[in-house]
Amino acid sequence: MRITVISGGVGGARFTRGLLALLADRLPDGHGGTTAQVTVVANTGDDMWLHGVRVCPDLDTLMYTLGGAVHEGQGWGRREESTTVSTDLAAYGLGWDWFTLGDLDLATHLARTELLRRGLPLHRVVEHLAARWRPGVRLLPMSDQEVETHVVTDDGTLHFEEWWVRHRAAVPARGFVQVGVEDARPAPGVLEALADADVVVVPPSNPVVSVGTVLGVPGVRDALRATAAPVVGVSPVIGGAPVRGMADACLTAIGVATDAAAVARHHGLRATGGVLDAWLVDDADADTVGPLRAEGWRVQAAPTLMTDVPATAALAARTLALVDRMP
Ligand code: GDP
Ligand code: FO1
Ligand code: CA
Repeated sequence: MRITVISGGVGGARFTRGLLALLADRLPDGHGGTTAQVTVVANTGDDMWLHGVRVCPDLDTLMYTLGGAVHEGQGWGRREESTTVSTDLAAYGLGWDWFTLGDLDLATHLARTELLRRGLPLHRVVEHLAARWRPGVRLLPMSDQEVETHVVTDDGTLHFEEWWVRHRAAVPARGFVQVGVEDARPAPGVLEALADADVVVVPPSNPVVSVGTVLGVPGVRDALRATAAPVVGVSPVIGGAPVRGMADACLTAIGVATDAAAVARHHGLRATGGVLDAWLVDDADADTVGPLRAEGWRVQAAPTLMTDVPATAALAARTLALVDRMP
C-alpha cells in the first residue's frame, strides 16, 4: 500500500513515526516483500541561509525523528548536542543569538550546503543525507526551489523563524507570504506521490505554515484534489488549542478559528472545492462530529494525543481506517 504524508516538522514527524510502527511488519523487507511504502512530502518554507549554510528545519526534524537521532524533548536538533561553534560565532557578533545551531546539527547543514554547491537539487541532497539515517520513508522536499515563509507584521516582514523563535509568535501576524513560491515547482516525485497513492494523509501539522505552505506550491493542491486516493486529515487542534507551538497565532492571522472543525473547513472537503475527504478530531472535540457529518464530512472522534509511539500507531490506524485503508 502506498501512503503519502504531507508534513511540517514535529507533529508530522511524530505521526509518521507512529505510522511506521503500525506498518512495521509490512514495510519493505529488502527481499521484495514490500506491502507498504510511505512517502513524506515535507514543508521547506521554514528554510533559511544562516552563516552561509542552508538550514531546513522540517526536513531535518523528519530525518532526525524517523532516524532516531532527534532531541526528543525539543522535537528538533540532535539528541546529544553541544553548542561550542554557535557560542564562538556569537563572539564574532554574527548569526542570531536567539537561534542555536548545535555542533552536530551544523554537520548536517555543512553537508547539505556542500552538496547544494556541487549542484545537486534539494531532493537529491535530501536523498543523500537521509540515506545515513534510514528514516524508513521516502523523504521529499515540497520543491527544489527556495521558498521561504515570511510573516507580515505591522512593523514590517520577518522570516518565519524569527517570528516563531525570537518572538514566539507574540507579534501579531497580519499574514504570511511564501517568498519564491510563484517560481517554485513540486520536487520530482511529489505529484506522482499524490497521484499514485492508495491514501494521502494530512497529519497533525500546522495547518497554515506547514500544510498550507506545501499546498501553496503550484500544482500540489490540484494534484491533491485530483488523486483517486482518499485524503484524510487529523486535527492539530484539541479543545480549542494547539497541542504545542503557536498554530493558533497562525490561524488567527488568516481569520480561521482555533477549532477542530474550523481547521477542517479551512482545508475544505474535496466535494466542495477543498482538499480533504475525511477528518479525525480528538475525543475532546466529539461535539464537532455531528455538524461536520451534516456538511458531508467523513469524520470521527478518537484519541489524537501522540503521547508515545504506540498511541501514535493507534492514531495512525484510526486515520487509515476512517477511509477504509487499513494495511
Ligand atoms: P512544526 O513544523 O515543528 O511546527 O511541526 P508540524 O507543523 O508538523 O506540527 C505542529 C502541529 O502539530 C501543532 O499545530 C500541534 O498542535 C500539532 N500537534 C503536535 N503534537 C500533537 C498531538 O499529539 N496531537 C495532535 N492532534 N496534534 C499535535
Ligand atoms: N527552535 C527554537 O525554538 N529555538 C532554536 O534555537 C531553534 C534552532 C533550530 C535549529 C535548527 C533547526 O532545524 C530547527 C531549530 N529550531 C529552533 C526549531 C524550528 O523553529 C522548528 O523546527 C520549526 O521550524 C517550527 O515550525
Ligand atoms: Ca516547521
